[in-house]
Amino acid sequence: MIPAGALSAEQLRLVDAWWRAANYLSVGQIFLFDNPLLKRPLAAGDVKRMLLGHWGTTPGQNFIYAHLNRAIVKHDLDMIFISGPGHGGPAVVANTYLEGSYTEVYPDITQDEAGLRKLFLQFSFPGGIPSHASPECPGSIHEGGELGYSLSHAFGAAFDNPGLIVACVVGDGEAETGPLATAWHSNKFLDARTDGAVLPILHLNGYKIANPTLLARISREELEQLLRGYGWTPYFVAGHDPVLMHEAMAAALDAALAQIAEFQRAARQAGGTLRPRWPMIVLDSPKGWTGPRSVDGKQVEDTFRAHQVPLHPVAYPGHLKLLENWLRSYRPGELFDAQGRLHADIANLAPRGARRMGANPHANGGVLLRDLRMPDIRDFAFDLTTHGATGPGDTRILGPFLREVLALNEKSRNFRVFGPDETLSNGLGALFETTARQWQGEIRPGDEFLAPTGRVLDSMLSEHQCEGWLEGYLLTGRHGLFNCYEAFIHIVDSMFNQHAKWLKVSAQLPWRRKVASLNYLLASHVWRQDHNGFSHQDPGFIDHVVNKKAEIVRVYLPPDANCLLSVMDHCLRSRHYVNLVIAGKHPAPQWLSMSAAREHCAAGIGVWRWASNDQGVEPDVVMACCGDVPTLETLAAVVILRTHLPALRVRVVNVVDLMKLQAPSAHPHGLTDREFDALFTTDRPVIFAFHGYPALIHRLTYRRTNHQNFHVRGYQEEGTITTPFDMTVLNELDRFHLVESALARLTGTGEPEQRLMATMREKLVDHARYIRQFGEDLPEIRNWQWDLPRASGGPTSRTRS
Ligand SMILES: Cc1ncc(C[n+]2csc(CCOP(=O)(O)OP(=O)(O)O)c2C)c(N)n1
Repeated sequence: MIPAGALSAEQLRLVDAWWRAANYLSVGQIFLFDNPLLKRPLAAGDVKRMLLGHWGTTPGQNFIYAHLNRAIVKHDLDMIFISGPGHGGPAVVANTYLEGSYTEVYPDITQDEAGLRKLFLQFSFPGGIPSHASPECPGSIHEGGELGYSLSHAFGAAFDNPGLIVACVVGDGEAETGPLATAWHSNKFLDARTDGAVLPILHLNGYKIANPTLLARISREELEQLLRGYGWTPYFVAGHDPVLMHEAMAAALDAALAQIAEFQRAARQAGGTLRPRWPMIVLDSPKGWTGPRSVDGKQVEDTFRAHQVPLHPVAYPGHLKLLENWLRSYRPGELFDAQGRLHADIANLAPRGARRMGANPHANGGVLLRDLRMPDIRDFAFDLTTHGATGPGDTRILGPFLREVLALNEKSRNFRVFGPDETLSNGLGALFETTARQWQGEIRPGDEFLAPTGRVLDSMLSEHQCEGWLEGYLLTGRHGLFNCYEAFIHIVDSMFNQHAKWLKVSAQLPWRRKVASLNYLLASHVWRQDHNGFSHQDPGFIDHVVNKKAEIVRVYLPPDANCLLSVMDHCLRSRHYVNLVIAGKHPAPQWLSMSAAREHCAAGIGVWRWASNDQGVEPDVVMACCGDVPTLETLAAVVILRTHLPALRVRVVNVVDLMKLQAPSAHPHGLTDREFDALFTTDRPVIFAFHGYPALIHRLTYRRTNHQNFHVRGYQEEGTITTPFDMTVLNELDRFHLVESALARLTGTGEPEQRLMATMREKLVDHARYIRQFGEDLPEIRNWQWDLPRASGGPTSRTRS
């Protein structure tokens, strides 16, 4: 049990005064257009005409913030606040205003009557601030509009921040979401020696928008068992009487913080290895606490009706008096002086300087961000002896490079690799030569690469946690990479959306510093799901990503390992983007030397002259490709075309940076029309082999001069367990279909072209027959080599580029 008497009478008075002040400012933000100190009776004109916001969660969060302030001062804590039910924006704005951090960031919102008026007016008002805890709010790394990610963000912030405590309010409705329900398990990954702590505060206010919450309608015993089962030690603070609740909360908080300190001491000084059963708090308080008890005969406080705006004075004039009574119930005259300044004794409850949660640098991670120490990619290059030489798998060449990034930054502990149990499968096994998977669960003989501390977090099968942890890690000023199967990255579509929105908005706030980019490495991609089949085939994340603001998103499809190294080197140095990188892990042909790869990746797109024979003339056809498998099939098609039709002028264009295709007005990477036309011509057929869904290429190029001659092949939602080459055949992306496609668009075709067309038909029949008989691809496919007949007029393949 928690000892009583944690607060002196004076402390209790001050905590309660702070809470009342924050509640007053919250109600003011939701309702008031003018008359911020109620110096005159509230009039209809003092109330905003459009009332938007969420009251229900707000008083509980104000209560928590007030108590955390007391604890920060008492224990000199380095703490940040995450508002899971971030729709309670008035709470975080009110508290940061009271502690002064808000005014430091927005000097216009002064700590006086004029500032109060602006503070109230701007909330949920055109030209003002959103109703949620948003990037605009100092101290926040979490928007909370889309519920479910608070605890994952909290853990991401705590990793490698041994001095930090992340207080994380979790809504009881939010706790019903899939991501949050699994996030409780994050405690199995936190190393008490080298990481900080997370203090979850489950806000059991009983209701969502219109329903009770599940956790509030099971017995206390069942809830306690659930939380203990997740490995937590819950402290319950339950009731509604403010005085009793202040006492209980202060005692619970002190007990929880003491336990955190003891766990950390045991691990750091005594070398304890037991996984701590970290403390958490369950705050069981009424929804809409201290708000109107009932309105128009219906109970509001402690019901779902308290969720949003409980009064509507414009529509119901009788509500005006209720609002005034509500505001006056906080006794603003005792809290603010005549100029609208918070009384000094109450203001003193706030911590000082960067200890204030609104001014904590961890919540403006760019301030703390340091460049990574980067190895030289040339030391990891694939040594290209001939175009088309077989490499071991592109991510397998990237692995040692990433291993070195981890090693070089081991001391600064600011780079981690995340993945849902797939790091080995994605070809990044080299990482485990120098680090381990961080894991606080039991380790048994026979387990691989598990250790209490390590730079890789990939032992939880939860894409949500990987994404949430990484976001929290990045937003607090560190670097990272998320490796994932291509098809299943869709699981975090929505989380990506929210992060991209965060980046867009925060980039426009001068006081927020840029953070490191969120880097996705999608290996195990659509074209090579040989043993998984249709369920694992989906390249649609690219389409999803390009919907977001062009300043934020970048999409790279390196055709080989040296290009992958060059792209990843660039991504890890970049800031404030989402970089999507798609690469293969299976043995595959290599095309470019390191120096050629760097040049190609710097340009993002280019003609591969060594594969083309249009030197000095306009080509008859442009064979374009984007992605490793489409590049292979395109080059194989080029060999066929140039072998059988030596007079045909073929140009090969490879795209690494997908956004080069878009107009510069649409994306900062976009080629000018002149550059685009120089590559793709203004009137020749372009056979474009694409990694993803074909429609995307049309979408990106529809304004280009030659768009009508673009014929795109890509994934057509055809797939199963079959041979690698058959996957391309099923989707008509294979070399034979590409040749057919080119032939169909050539002008002035004659007998050689018709013969070749027939040959392609036969090849496809042979292929189908062979794989059904032998269960593998034709020898000419398996053993294919890039090799052009000298007579075809181009440079031979046996030269380095
Ligand atoms: C993923 C998601 N689904 C639905 C919503 C819509 N929504 C906003 S608030 C809310 C209820 C939240 O309840 P809870 O987490 O308990 O917060 P509180 O009661 O403190 O407001 C819902 C369903 C949302 N914001 N996010």
